[in-house]
Amino acid sequence: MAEFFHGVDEITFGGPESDNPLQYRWYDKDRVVGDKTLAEHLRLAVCYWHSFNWPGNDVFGDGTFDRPWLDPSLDPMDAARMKMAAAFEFVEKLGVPFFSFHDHDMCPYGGTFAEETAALHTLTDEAMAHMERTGIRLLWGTARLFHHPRYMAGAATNPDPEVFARAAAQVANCLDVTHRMGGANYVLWGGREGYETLLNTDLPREMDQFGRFLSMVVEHKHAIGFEGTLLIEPKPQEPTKHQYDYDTATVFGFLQKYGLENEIKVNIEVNHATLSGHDFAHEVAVAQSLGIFGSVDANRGDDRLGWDTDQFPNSVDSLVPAVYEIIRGGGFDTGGFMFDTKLRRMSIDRSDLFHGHVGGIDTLAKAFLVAHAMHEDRALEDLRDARYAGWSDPDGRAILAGERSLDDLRARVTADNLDPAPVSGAQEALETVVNRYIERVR
Ligand code: XLS
Ligand code: NI
Ligand code: NI
Repeated sequence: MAEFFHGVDEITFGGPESDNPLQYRWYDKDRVVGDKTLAEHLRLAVCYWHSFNWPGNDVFGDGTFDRPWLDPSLDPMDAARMKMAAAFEFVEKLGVPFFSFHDHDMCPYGGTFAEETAALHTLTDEAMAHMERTGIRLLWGTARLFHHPRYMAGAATNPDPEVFARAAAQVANCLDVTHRMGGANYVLWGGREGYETLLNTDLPREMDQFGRFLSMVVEHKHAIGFEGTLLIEPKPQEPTKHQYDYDTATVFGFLQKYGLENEIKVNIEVNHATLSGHDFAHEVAVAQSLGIFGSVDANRGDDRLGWDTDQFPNSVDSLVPAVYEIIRGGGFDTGGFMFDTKLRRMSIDRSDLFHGHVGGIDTLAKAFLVAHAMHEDRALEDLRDARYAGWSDPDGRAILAGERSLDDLRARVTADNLDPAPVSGAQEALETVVNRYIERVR
């Protein structure tokens, strides 16, 4: 296809003083920060679905976007190729290293399952040619197990085992092509794995189905030799009223129950974290502490809307605490920041897709620089360490080592009349430290 985003050239780095909205002010991809470049730290990815496969429709109206490949009168494979060319043109001009996709973002529906499988492999070959030509890599693949009407009552948690089988076949295919493309991860977002009402739902049975499904995914991963990470993406609700993968802690309990906690990690989406009533930073910290932090879907919600608005990140202040937790935990391994973001329905110019991503990437890059500087300087760590210092003393260590009972501690408190004085948590002082870093970092 001819150049689609013809008004926009490659996005370059202009520095913080640049007034050009289509230049990076903070994302200098080759800038070395600590032991790696910014590109290596952030591992940015663009998503195929919201950016190229969504016409801009909502429940009240049709698509508003200029996405010629979504014209239903086109031959589906020609349309898929047009879409693919536009997607790679966009990612290449944006200058980020990764993309992510669902099987049916790339591959049209139609024909028998065998025909869909063949089409998926054909388009995979063509995607791999684009990847080879541009150097763009795959952060993760995933199967669309929620779109087709057959999945209306769930995929793995469907009451009908034939729907389960169809979903299993789809995931086997999608894992295979993700593996062929050298994907760094494979994601399972719960889709419609949840329920609308308990009046018609056998909850424990559905959980067992889901557990078995995930075990089969793990078995297939090992059978084909896929070395990427399997990730579950928690979300509390939408599309179902109650999603089984509610949040990170819920997912961990589920993984433990089915013996999968060493096989599957989490892909934390910012807007899903806030929908579940948590801060993004909380979800990251919980995942780190449980050893299941994997990757991030970077976006943001709206404080007053109770659904997944998938807006582009635009607030350094709100991202710093979470990015700080990611850095404290050692950063990404196979994961990255994937832009699971969509334009507002009125943003209909081709350049709007660049504005959304450039602004979002700069927001993340600045948040990273701030958090990294705070971490290097131990701006928060010294106070935190001091708060917990007593736990390194012999008495503190003995408690945690299981060498003290309630009775022992009662005896000690009685003998010494222990009555420790409260110590300030200094929250306001620390918040000011963070703000100073945000102001000063360059
Ligand atoms: C939906 C999810 C979805 C996953 C991929 O809310 O965020 O986009 O990331 O299936
Ligand atoms: Ni997501
Ligand atoms: Ni989402």
